Amino acid sequence: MGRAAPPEGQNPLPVSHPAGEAQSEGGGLAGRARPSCQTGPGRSEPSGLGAPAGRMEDDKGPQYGKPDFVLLDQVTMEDFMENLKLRFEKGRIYTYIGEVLVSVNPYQELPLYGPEVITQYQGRELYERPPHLYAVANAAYKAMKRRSRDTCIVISGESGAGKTEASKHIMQYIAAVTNPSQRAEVERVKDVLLNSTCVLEAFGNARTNRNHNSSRFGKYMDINFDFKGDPIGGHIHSYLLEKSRVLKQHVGERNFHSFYQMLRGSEEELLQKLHLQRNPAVYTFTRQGAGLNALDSDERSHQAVTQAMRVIGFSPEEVASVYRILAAILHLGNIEFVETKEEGPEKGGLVVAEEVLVDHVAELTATPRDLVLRSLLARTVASGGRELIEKAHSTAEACYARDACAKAVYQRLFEWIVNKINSIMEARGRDPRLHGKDTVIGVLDIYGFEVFPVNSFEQFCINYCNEKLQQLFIQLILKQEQEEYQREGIAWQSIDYFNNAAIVELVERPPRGILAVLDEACSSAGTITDRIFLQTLDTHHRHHPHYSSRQLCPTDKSMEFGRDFRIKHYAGNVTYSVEGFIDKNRDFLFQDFKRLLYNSVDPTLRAMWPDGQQDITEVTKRPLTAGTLFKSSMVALVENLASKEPYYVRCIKPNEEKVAGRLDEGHCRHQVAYLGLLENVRVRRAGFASRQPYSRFLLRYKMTCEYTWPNHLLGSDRAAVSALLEQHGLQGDVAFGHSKLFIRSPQTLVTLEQSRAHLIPIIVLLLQKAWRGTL
Ligand code: AOV
Ligand code: MG
Repeated sequence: MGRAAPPEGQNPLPVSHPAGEAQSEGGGLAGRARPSCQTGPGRSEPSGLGAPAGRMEDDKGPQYGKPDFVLLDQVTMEDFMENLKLRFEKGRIYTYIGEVLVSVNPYQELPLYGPEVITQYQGRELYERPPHLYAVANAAYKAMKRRSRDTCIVISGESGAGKTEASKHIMQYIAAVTNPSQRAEVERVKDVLLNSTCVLEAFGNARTNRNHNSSRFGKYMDINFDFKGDPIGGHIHSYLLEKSRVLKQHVGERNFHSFYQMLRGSEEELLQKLHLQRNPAVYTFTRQGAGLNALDSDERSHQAVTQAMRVIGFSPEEVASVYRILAAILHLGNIEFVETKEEGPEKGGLVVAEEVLVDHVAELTATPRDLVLRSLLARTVASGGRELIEKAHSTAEACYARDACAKAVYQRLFEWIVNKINSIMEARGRDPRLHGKDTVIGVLDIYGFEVFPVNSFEQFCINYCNEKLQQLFIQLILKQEQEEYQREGIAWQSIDYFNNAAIVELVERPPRGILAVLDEACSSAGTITDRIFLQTLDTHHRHHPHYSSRQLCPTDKSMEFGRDFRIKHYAGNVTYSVEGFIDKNRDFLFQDFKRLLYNSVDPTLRAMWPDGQQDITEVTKRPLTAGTLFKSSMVALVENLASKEPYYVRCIKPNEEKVAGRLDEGHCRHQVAYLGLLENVRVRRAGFASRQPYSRFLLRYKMTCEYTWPNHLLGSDRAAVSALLEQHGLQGDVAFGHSKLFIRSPQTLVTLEQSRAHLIPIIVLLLQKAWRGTL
């Protein structure tokens, strides 16, 4: 022993750290780091952050704040915010609460990432290096590899807080530290994993007013590892794509990136084949963004996405189909209907205004033109017995059917892409009997809590999802602590949490939960309107502390009569407009379209519509509603996460304006409150701020006690630790577990660290003299 100490000893600043492990905040992190991803998403607006790029070596003193909130002198909001702000201003966007990582979006590129930084975190303990996503990824990876534990990393925070970026850094870390022997199959899986992000973002992300690259779907990705710890497969679960965006976007927002990328980035020749014009303002579905239709980055992204699809293993025919389908959706969106005065033949006088658009849709979907036209203007219904008749649409019905078709085609395209990636990532040619069971790391990056001026069914689902995840966080953080104390035979003190169970129940618990009431409204063959649905909610939840509406609070002018209800979410109040709730939940598409697309000559498109095989007379069973499907997928997700060892990243959005380096205190305070971060710190401290195996504790502090330095003769490590603590007079602040020492107050660690830091230069000097033979 002894030789490991010198490098740190040269830096005698007292380091306070909860775990008391080799903490070298900064550790030359950014000093050697080069920004590896020049094309990353960070915005290069003038920085308010104090840390000049590439200079974080001297990251140790109190001027950089505490690297772990557990070390705060007092757990108050003021102290928490002061530390958060101090660190943020110095470019320290990451801080721990024990093993939970708090991350603040810097809105600019910081020199915190890349291969050289990854090397510094590889194989280290969580506390050895400054707080970082890489450290969390490494901890999850180590638990998976050494202890064969399935782990998951749950990234949460509101829209724009940095979840997706965090998930990408985690993936990059895992890709970088695995497969040292360069096995071809593993490299292939890694390529697919990394490239899938780019493709899914193109098709599933969009510019919203809260985030320019907002995830409009939830993503949970499992990575499977073999016994060597190398990725050999993966699986992506996607959750509820916000498909209504295909039709409509709020002012300042855009449709999914994929449309603009195709228009901006495709070669002229392809555009001609697709009968498209380059300008997104030509298309109903892409022109609502009010001046933000196209972005400079679209062109570049188009090349990147096309390339990524190739790398993943999409065939050229499949890629061509994808673009044809996107183009067909744009043409479909421009189709208008007019009622002709003449006594129309069988179509009740309804015609398509621009028939050439029907030609385009038919050509691009490889379906017969007359069938496309018929599906747009009428539907087949089974009358009386089994006789089929054609019933003409009214203009409103035709518009509804067209829109439903456009949304559904996009959704199926997205799902097809996800399934395609999954089929390519499936662990190939493995025999579990020979290779043992795979272990898994799951990464969850889902849409964050969001509030817009008008919130609809999608926001309702997204926010419900965030409630579920918050509930899981509460349970796991408490559960984990409890289990650890029990295992080690330590008494547990409970801490009060805000429990959001009542809100989750309000949404999901049958028979009166909002989703159940909505399903009931949907099953009533069109007689129940959104307004009646709202009235039913009012009746059921009149006294619910988290529910209100204008009917129930007539003086509250921020809600409209007969239109709005409000949920008091854990993260704040959100007013939802019930308009469209029933429709979106029912998610109905006429069978005519399904059959039409199933009969496409294009095998890719056809594969997306297996349910088109059914005859209308067979389609009797009511399909599950969107809300019910979402609820089941959330329940399954939570069960899955709960079965794994969780690691948490809690992201904070520093300001609403997406400005680099500015931390708006009020805004952050709110997030700290609703994410339950203060309670998290309290639990951690109440609690013991730190725990560590006796052997590791000794390794770090044995030089501070004559009985333990250089080696102890006390029979057990536990006895040695006890002697050491007694010498420092610290024995009252600890509890002795079966295998670990639990330290209650961070001050104990500070004292030990100071003592250690004081001694190390002396020891170094002695050792140097010994080596030179002058002692
Ligand atoms: P989100 O995933 O949490 O929102 P993102 O990860 O998309 O948020 O982050 C939003 C934007 O913030 C990114 O596009 C970047 O410009 C910037 N950003 C985030 N993290 C970093 C970082 N570590 N370094 C530099 N810039 C960053 V949502 O998907 O809307 O819930 O639904
Ligand atoms: Mg996101």
